[in-house]
Amino acid sequence: MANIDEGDRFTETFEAITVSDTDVNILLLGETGVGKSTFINAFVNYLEFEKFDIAEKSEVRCLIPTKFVVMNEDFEEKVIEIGKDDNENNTMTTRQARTNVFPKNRKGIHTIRLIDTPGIGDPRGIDRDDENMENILSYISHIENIHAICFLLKPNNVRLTVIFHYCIRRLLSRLEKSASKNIIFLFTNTRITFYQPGETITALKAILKDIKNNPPFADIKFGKDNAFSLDNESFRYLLAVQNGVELGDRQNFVESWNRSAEECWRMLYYVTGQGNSKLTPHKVKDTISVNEASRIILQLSQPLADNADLINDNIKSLERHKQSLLRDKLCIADLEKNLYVPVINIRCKKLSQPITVCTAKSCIEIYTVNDLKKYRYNQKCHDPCYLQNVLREHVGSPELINCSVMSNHKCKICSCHYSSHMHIYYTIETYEDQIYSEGVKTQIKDREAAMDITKKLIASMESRKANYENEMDTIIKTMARFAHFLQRNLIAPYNDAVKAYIEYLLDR
Ligand SMILES: Nc1nc2c(ncn2[C@@H]2O[C@H](COP(=O)(O)OP(=O)(O)OP(=O)(O)O)[C@@H](O)[C@H]2O)c(=O)[nH]1
Ligand SMILES: [Mg+2]
Ligand SMILES: [Zn+2]
Ligand SMILES: [Zn+2]
Ligand SMILES: [Zn+2]
Repeated sequence: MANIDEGDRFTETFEAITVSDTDVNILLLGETGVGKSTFINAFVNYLEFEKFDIAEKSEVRCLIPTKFVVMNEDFEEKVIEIGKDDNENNTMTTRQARTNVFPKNRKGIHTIRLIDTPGIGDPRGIDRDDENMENILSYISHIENIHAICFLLKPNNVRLTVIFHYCIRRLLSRLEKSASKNIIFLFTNTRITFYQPGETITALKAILKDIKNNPPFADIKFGKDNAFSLDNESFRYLLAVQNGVELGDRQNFVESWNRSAEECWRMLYYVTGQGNSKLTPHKVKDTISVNEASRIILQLSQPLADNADLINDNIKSLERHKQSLLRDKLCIADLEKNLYVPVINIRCKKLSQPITVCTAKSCIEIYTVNDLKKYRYNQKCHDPCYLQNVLREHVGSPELINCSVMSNHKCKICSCHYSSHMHIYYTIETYEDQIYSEGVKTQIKDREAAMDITKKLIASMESRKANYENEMDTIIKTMARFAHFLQRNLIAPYNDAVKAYIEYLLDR
């Protein structure tokens, strides 16, 4: 009787993952119910028993709890249930990413890690998908090397487009685009299509073309070499038989098993380079450094935009003040009052702990400084917020879903969506200052002297303005280079945010 085999499978803590050259790490991704967990279960048996008749006489192993219904020879439904586990809920869907390790001392491969993940296309909706994908991405960020990113697909799948596209987008938004070289395809449930991918091919090719034609122009290969077809029902069959259920059609399963086992080895050879090609493992750490750079860039964009705002305000107020000084018929008393340089300044207060604030129109407070409209984030929804890893000063950072004031993605305090919220590490307040030059007043003896001083003041304001404009120019160029970097390295949903900032700056 088959049992959960604890001896061969263990869930590693991140610290324990030491990767050697002969290790193989494979990330499994795909729609919910496509058969990721079942594949892991069957895979270990295919490697152990390459032929069905050997497997039949041995005890098949079951690493991940499973439950399914089969029809016996008398058309009675029989429930096969093996194992129980917190990570597989009642309906046997996987809840969290988890590594399954097979120590394997054969054919030059030591350890194979298959990373099971929760399926995408969660019936509970796109929000749940975002959450699952975020968890998967943060899970893999702890793994040094990924040899293959394996997309599991069913043949003749019409829903493929949306889900697959979404997965790839999210994946490439986090991993560097070179990860696309490590993508392979595995078709499950293919007995009915005679082990062919069927209609799925057309949809898949169209998506890959679309990905290639859009930034960051990732070229994902799809061909005989990196696509594998199998059917794991023979594994289900053996589990059922070994659990005392009589099933017919043995011959079908023999072929299915032998073919699937062959495909698994072909896949391993493709990944490890024992065939003709070899995949260079994707160094997640390298990717992370590109990501780190991107994170820093994104964190800089808000302060840069704030700075640009400030400069802009100053340019405007200098211009306005100059006009007022040039007005005719100013009496000496008026001139005297206005002989200063206006400076818009900000008070910046660094916070010891970040605050979750709301940036929605309905939640910000507008105030005026020197006729300029300014706003501040008065809606402090979580102060302080202890969440870590939230992108600083970035509206709608996905990690904010986990802020304790959020429930179902909505803020319990201000009732806006989480995506209008932001983690701030500093607060700023704008105010107006006036710089007077010393001794000016005593020099004003008559109208002529006053005009002379005014001229000098205007000249100094002009040069101040030129400096501001220079600085603004540098900021815009910097922003453009940042955006270019992000565009080259990531298909980031964040790109849009940075692009928006730049457009806003250029607008002004
Ligand atoms: N006939 C057949 N059934 C399969 C195959 N692979 C999986 N199944 C069945 O499909 C159902 C879903 O399989 P799972 O392995 O739980 O799917 P999953 O991808 O892990 O799903 P999530 O954990 O929800 O993402 C189960 O009833 C499996 O027994 C296959 O190749 N052929
Ligand atoms: Mg699963
Ligand atoms: Zn919080
Ligand atoms: Zn709020
Ligand atoms: Zn709000």
